[in-house]
Amino acid sequence: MQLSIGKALVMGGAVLGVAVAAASCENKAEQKGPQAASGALGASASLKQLMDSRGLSEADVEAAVKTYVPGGKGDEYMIFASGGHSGQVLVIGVPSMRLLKVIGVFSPEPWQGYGYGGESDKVLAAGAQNGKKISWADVHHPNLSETKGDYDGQFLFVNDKANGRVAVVDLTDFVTKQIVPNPLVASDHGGAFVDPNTEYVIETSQYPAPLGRAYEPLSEYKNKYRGVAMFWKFDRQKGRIDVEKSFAVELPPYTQDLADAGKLGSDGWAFINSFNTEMAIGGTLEGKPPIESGASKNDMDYLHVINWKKAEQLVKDGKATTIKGMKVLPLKVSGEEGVLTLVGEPKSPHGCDVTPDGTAVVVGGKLDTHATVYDFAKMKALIDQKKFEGKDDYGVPIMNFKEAIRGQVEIGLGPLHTVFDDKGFAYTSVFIESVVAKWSLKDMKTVEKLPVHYNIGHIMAAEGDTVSPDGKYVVAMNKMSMDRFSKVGPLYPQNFQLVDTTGDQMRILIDAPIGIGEPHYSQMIKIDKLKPISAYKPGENPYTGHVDPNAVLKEKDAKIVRNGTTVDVYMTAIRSHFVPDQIEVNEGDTVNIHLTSLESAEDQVHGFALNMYNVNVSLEPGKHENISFKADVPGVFPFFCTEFCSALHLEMAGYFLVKPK
Ligand code: RUQ
Ligand code: CUA
Repeated sequence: MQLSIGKALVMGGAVLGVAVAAASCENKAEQKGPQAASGALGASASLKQLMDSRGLSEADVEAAVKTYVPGGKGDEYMIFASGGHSGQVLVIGVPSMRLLKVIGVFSPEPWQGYGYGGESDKVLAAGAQNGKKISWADVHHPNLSETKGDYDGQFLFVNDKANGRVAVVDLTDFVTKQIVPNPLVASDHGGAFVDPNTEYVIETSQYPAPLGRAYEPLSEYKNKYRGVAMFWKFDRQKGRIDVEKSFAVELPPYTQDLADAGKLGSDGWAFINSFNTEMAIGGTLEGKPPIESGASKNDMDYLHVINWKKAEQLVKDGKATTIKGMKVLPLKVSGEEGVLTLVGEPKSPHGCDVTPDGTAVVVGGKLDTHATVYDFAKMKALIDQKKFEGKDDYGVPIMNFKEAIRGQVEIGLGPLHTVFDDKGFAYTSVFIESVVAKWSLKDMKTVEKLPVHYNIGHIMAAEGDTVSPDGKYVVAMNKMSMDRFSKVGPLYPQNFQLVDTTGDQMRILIDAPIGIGEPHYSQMIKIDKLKPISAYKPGENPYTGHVDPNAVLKEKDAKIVRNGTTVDVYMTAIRSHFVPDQIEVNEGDTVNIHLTSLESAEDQVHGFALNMYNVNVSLEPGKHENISFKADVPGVFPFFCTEFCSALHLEMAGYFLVKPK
């Protein structure tokens, strides 16, 4: 629907009524009934003035009306976006594109008190690799938990490409509950993807290296370097990955890239594209071609087709070996048993997206102009009949490309990722051309191209990875923003553009600058599927889900207990004081502060900051925190509440004293 202010001026009309109310804050009565028309007419003159003075077109005003969400009204959808190398996850409302929260995941986050002395330190510490604490990540692909192929709003999983890790965020409180380091890989990329019932969280490696990360010279690349597909078992009851019940499938060193899980008819299968079957390893100083050209020689790379249900069975049957405590199904077994099959993919593929009906997998080609649509039924038949055109050097069977595909769609220069709507259309991000290409799954033809700004990487659609996408919105996640925003120095924000897909033509509604990291993928879920809590149970430890054994549920139970050089402080916080508020210890003492918020009212948050000791926790209503540190610096350290919780917030303070030896 294109809003014409000129026409509406003549007609009055409800459409203009809405536009006017939104843009100029006219009173509500004017939006309804016959009165509205004349009211709108009167106001439209001022709207016209406003538009002129601000240099806005009719299209601008229509876009504003479509995205404006008044205070007190919620958004329709929520986006969970990767925070890229910020190591966080961004929560953004749609259609407003307002940033609602930045969830601390792999990096400490001070506002949430994530990683500053409290219980969350354990979550971050569990993410250590090779015994090294890691405080950042390159978050790539957030995936929401699914039930029967539909987002269920319970959990979010994200991967850390840089350090080969996967995290679990609980969506009842939007808190990261677990970080699992992969002991096998040096980096990952194809994750975190879930199967339609979230039995497994899938994480596949990126840059090949010896499994378990032992040293092997690069001359051993072909023999000793490998990729891997991890299947992390998810225990929904506990809300945690069960490392013991997880397994890996060894892969050839082809630089696996994106992955996706099958759904409906293709449930039980996983697909991974790859981009360096040349096994190029660079050597630029030695005069050899860089990896980028070495890896671009072959016309075809390989789509990996994995029968994970079969892999699971073979692991149960004892066919796996163990590397660094992880069960790994060897490449030889996978090739022989039909767990792993390959099929060609044109020119440096990227993206790997299963269609909502589960019948096809779409792969883009960074140096190609097509998206290739692989037909699952055809591939399954070839695998069942063992009809292959050969094997690779690792004994993995290869299907014939032409026999495995449904067809190829002419897209444009540099197609990457593909998402889907409810009307049988697919939307592919086209990096080099900077467009979103809309194409018909049925006709396999591009029907429209929308320029976006600029160099789109990922693309995402409302409920887009489910068996029943909503349509309505697509978000272009652009890598560059050049002239889109006010300048903020040479490091520019990335640009999310909300695209309206309801009309005959796609339309950009709003640009949203993302000034944190380089986001990769994201997912968009209908708001009403999320059921977040507004308070914890009194004394609840968010990381156990239970009332903490050290919780102090009444102010009168607050106390300080000394035991040799250990001091346990049982502490409460409520508007606007801490009990106790004077703590004195001796230099060298171990201090454990057990701190419970006695608040139960919604949005009544306190914080506890102990300066110089790097202690800073957030106390949402009911929450219990356990803080531990060594009092190794003598002196006087005022502590205080960090949230403006009441008129006497500044008075919510106390003293921590450390007596010198
Ligand atoms: S990547 S811009 Cu990590 Cu998902 Cu394609
Ligand atoms: Cu409690 Cu400020």
